Amino acid sequence: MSMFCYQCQEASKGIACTGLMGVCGVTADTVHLQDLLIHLMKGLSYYNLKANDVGIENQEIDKLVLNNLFATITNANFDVTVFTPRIKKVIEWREKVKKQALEKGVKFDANLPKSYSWIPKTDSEIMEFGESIDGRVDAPNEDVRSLRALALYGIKGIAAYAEHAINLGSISNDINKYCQKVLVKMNDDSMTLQQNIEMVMETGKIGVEVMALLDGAHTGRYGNPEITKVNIGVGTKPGILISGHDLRDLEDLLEQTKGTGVDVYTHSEMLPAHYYPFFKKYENFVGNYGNAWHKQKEEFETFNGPILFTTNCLVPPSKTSKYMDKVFTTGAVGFEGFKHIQEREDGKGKDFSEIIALAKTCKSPTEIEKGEIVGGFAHNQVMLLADKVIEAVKSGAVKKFVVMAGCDGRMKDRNYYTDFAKALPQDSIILTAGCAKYRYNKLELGDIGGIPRVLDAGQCNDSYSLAVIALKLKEVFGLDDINKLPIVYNIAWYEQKAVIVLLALLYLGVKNIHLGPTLPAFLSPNVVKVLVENFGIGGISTVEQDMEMMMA
Ligand code: FSO
Ligand code: SF4
Repeated sequence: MSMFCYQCQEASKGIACTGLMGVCGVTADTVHLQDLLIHLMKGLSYYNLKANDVGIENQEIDKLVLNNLFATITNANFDVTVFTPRIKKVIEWREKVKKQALEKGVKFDANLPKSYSWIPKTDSEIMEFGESIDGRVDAPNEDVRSLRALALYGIKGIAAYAEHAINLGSISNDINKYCQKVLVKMNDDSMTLQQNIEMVMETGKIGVEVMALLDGAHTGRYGNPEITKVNIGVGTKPGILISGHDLRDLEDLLEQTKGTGVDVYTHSEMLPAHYYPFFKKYENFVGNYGNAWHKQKEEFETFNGPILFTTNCLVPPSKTSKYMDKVFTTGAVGFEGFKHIQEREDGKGKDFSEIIALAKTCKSPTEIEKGEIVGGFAHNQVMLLADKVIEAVKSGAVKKFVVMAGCDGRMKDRNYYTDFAKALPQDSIILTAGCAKYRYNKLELGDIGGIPRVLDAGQCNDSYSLAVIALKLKEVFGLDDINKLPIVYNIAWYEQKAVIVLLALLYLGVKNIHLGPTLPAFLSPNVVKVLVENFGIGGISTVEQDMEMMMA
């Protein structure tokens, strides 16, 4: 049966993916089950929060909710077979926690949605219910629907970042519970429009908190990112290509590959791992292979060795892809036919031995480019250069900082970002984070007095670093408003992690963000109006027009 999905920037015709397959390659059946999973987690969250009020805590539920939210993000999990067991687990925990709460005398509200007590008898009943759910977020009107979508997609992003932090031992109860509170609010039709707007703003606040938590987890374990030249060529040994955002998975892989004669390369969003001091001790951690996620089909063919996905963005392979039997997934990611590496047991690493054994039988990667790229400009490193930066601004050598963070994507009109970077005046510096960087991080843009004109802070979650830098510069320049800094924002979005990055920036008071290549399909005209009137949010037009406006 036909699906409806509009959660990412590539929603068909800028409206929604309908029919039997989305633009990203996800099938309607998978989308139906993902919709049902989200739907049923509202009931689980309701009973769990009630139980929490009387001191009942089941950490398994918190982790389950995060991981399920993460698994429904664009390009994360395409595997239709994993969602029915996930749905059953949600129902199982819902009934368990409901019973625990009842035993403690908890009273539940009257007239709860039927789905809060729904128990399927067969798998086909599960699919039937999934098919009956409209992929549009439930709501009494279009504006509430739009605000609920912003909050729901925001907590999906939060869940992804929270899970990476948990993998490194950093847990925030408040963040976990916040995701559940939003899920419950998705069913609260008594909330006014204003209360829904407040929910979206609070989601932004939690977005800042989760990115700070993850930043602390990364830097606490791996040190502060520092200026680093990353090799983009290849060596002569066989390699494993690791993609996604999970640094704990990378750590396990490097530990298990050292001394084996197998090299490790990063792809797409894993590139910034090279900036952390901790990973520099691994001699077999040789470089970055390729570009942003959407180039993977070509690049995996020439890599020759196995590939490990730790998160999205995964692109379904073609039937003729030669790398089919070399791809492994782990964590929230999945694709039918790809081998899935199981979770780590407490105190141990994940077991990557099968990937390493396969790598040893493969040819070394085919060279597709050579040279180096420079990165590592997260907040600590930039602040170490603060004197230089301030001097450059005061002397007029640097007139503007242009935040070009976010995501890359396959649509042709994203060439805009390469053209925009090329057209920027020589006295401007690009601050970047996320896979959006691949649109300009290999251009020869030069430097200003030794400061490179593209400063890469890291992954999309490291957009937090860019906010910290802006807040510190505001302090240094003695300004009372972050918007008085010579910084403009031209951000590219793609999936739901970018939604939380955007909401976090809005919460921090950043105004006049340009968001492209198109505005989200799930924003109603009135919600767009609120964003324009209160935050000055705008889209993009042509490079010439935008350049004139932003550089004015
Ligand atoms: Fe990119 Fe994909 Fe990091 Fe996203 S690889 S698009 S926003 O998953 O998470 O920037
Ligand atoms: Fe379409 Fe994006 Fe949904 Fe995929 S995630 S089905 S591309 S809207």
